[in-house]
Amino acid sequence: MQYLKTIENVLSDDVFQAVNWNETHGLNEVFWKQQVKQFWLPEEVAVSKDILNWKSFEFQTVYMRVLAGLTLLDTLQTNVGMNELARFTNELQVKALYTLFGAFEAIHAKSYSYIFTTLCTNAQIDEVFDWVEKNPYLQYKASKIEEVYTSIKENDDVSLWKAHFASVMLESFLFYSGFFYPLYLGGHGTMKNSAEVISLIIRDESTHGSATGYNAQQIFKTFGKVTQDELKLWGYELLLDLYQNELKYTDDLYAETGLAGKVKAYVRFNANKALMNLGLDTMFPEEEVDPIVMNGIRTDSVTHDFFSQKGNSYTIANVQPITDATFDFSGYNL
Ligand code: MN3
Ligand code: MN3
Repeated sequence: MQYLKTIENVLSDDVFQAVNWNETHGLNEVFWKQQVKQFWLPEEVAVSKDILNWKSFEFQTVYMRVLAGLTLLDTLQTNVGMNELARFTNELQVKALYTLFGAFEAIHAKSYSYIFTTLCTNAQIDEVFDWVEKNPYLQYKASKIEEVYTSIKENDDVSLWKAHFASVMLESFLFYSGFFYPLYLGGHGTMKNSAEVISLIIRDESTHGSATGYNAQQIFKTFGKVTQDELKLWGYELLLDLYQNELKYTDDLYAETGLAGKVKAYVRFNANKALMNLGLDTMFPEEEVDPIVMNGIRTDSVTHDFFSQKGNSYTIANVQPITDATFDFSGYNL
């Protein structure tokens, strides 16, 4: 190849900038610290204690499909989502934050395999990964989100905002049709240790949805009213399209459990949360969500000792769980 730069012309045009964390850029350092504080690995959770429970569990296939669907979404978020957001965001601290988030997505994707390897046979595992490639609703939602991620254009805040919107849809909304089942079962005393892995993933997604939503709002503020209205319309249309697909996915996935209705209520609750992360009006009326599942996501109020089954290092590393106060930014100068 022909190198264009020489020592004589290297300072003449585009100069490389180093990320400077001494300057504050909104809340991104707060999100960084929160994510680092939450560091965890699936191997620290004693999933093997679920083996006995698993052997007599009636809906093994449903459970595995739920986790395999989540694996696909976390794989997409690792390989495309956070990479594309980091690549096209110009702000260096935000790039670093998304890269850090991306590493956690890889941990999430791997943690489902850790559960599979601990509980299931190789034949079962091969079968469920095959199912992932054949389920049209799962493939549809992945392709829909991927399309927005790969449509970001250089120095184009509209397409960058759309990708942020899609990312929040994935992390604060679409994951929850899957998260429902382990939370529901764990809350009823079934597969409790696997549910703890899912709780740790949800704690990360809560940070990611807040951070990505926050940065989306910073971009959105810079647009004029006409562009804002167009983007809102685009966003609500995408959400509705994904929601329709999610209803079919839920019916398909949960058919034999009789839980589809409860899952859908939880999905709507989280669709509203995703919109709130983005600073947009909610679209579904308030309704009751299964209290066991709601208890599972309020990580500050779980009744069992959250870290009791993990190594001592985690008691130290995980300084505090997420509470509403974590996201009270009133003290910050934005
Ligand atoms: Mn994830
Ligand atoms: Mn995430």
